[in-house]
Amino acid sequence: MTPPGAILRLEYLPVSRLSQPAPDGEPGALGGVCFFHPAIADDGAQLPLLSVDMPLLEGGEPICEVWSSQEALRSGRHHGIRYRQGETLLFGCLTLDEATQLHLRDGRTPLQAATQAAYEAIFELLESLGYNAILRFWNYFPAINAVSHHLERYLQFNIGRQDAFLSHGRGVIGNVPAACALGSTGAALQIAFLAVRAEPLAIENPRQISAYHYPSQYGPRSPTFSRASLVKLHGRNLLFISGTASIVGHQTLHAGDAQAQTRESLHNVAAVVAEANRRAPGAGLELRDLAYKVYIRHPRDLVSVRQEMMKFIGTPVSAVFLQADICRADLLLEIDACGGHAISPG
Ligand code: 3EB
Repeated sequence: MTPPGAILRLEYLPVSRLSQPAPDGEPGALGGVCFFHPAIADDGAQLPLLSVDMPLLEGGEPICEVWSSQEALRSGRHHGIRYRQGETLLFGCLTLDEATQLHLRDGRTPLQAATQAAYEAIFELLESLGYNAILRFWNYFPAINAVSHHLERYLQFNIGRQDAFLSHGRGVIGNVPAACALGSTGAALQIAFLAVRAEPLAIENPRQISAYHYPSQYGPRSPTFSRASLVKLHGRNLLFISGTASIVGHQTLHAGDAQAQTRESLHNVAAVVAEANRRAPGAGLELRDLAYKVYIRHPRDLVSVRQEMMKFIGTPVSAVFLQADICRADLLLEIDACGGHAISPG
């Protein structure tokens, strides 16, 4: 499954082309995220593969985003987390049922408590294994825009996430990981993460207020993520851009216009890439070399979003299009991007 030679490689594979993971001690797949609708059970798998219930907009077979490495790898488990690690990199994932958090009497909502428990378990694992930094979190949970317990669920998630950072003595501004948070069609909170034994740089977007400084109109606690993580491994600059939307300053622009939101989001991605190149002179990161994952709220917007992307970036673009709810009700799409590592066409 893995062409040799790269510290980190990203591949998009149809489920039928997933191979068995290599034995411990060999290079190969670290893990990844598969997008199905409806999702399949994934807990028995050897490899830490998260099975997320999220429809692919272009049809076809369910697809897996698989990270692999030339490092000698081994697998493990910690609480509900499945992970696979090498000397430098660790990929992990977990699925947590909110219902198991019911009957709390401490004022926390089930989603808030599940989020906090998940992040605390992840931090515990990474501290015990000596992976000081997290490059990227992928967060998926159902009904992200729904209100329960008098609070939108994305805002409940933000409280639980921030409390976990604080309880582990981690800062919640400045040097925080890149992330995305999307509404799935599934039933549980699902988190995947990529951690590293290195010192990544957190990158911000000059066009946007840092998310951790969003004003309180967006919720009682600011979201804890940076606009991108940049890390140099084996002489290569790897860039992990957070979910990027049509937000300038802290405000959503172009409500109701998917085409304009796509352009604005891509201007933001371009600004983050420029900032990364400024912080790492010689990195030479370019929009056309990145791998994109595009989350679109309404399937009817697929054609215009894809067209705008091609226009902005040029062709061919490596992009996967998924149907998901975005964390603000007025956002119609969000764009993930990463690059600098090896990318195999799916
Ligand atoms: C935004 O820029 C859009 O809460 O982890 C983007 C990336 C967004 C990550 C997160 C949220 C998150 O605020 C939403």
